[in-house]
Amino acid sequence: MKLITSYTSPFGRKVRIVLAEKRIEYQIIEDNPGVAGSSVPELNPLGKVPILIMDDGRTLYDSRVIVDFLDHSSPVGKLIPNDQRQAINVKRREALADGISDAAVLIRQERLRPEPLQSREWVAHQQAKIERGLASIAAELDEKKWWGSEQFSLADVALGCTLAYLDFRLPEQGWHSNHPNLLKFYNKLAERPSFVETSPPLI
Ligand SMILES: N[C@@H](CCC(=O)N[C@@H](CS)C(=O)NCC(=O)O)C(=O)O
Repeated sequence: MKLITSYTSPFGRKVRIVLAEKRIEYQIIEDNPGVAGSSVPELNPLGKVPILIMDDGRTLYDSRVIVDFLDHSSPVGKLIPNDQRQAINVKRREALADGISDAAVLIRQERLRPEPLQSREWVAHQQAKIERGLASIAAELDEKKWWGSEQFSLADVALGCTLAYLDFRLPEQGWHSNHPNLLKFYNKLAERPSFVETSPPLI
């Protein structure tokens, strides 16, 4: 299998962590859809990474479809519970963490536009999603070890990627001081080899 992604994408990192947790071999191909000549739009009409090229040549996107496929490909390190009700709980949480990453990516893209074109209202609209999302997650997590279920799950993977991406691209956001329980959770999670191996480059 081949994974096409940028090393800084929080969604690409989620897939890489799932591959590592499940001990699935793959080849990574770095591609940035924002760069001229990228092959991403030919493989995904939405022009986004990550994209998985399966062994039979078929392509899969987006990250939620990819991780669902991967989790069902091997019984090692199951990240989505078999029970349908519990699986939906985990996936709803994954969607919430991913939605915060979506808002953070949009803020990052807005900030890359020439200053006079940037909209403060748009940034504030996205920031409000991030703040509401984090408050909701912090309340659900409370002092529990894992967010999604009794076991480490895809919800925890997605949340870890989102919190790391906020530190990476929006360090001023302030979630460390606003939500100490998220910080405690994140500090433990970040020690997992799958997280250590997939840290974004320092750029
Ligand atoms: N819902 C998608 C989101 C993917 C996404 O937004 N990827 C960003 C990189 S972090 C991207 O490729 N953006 C390029 C663009 O929007 O043109 C997923 O989970 O895979």
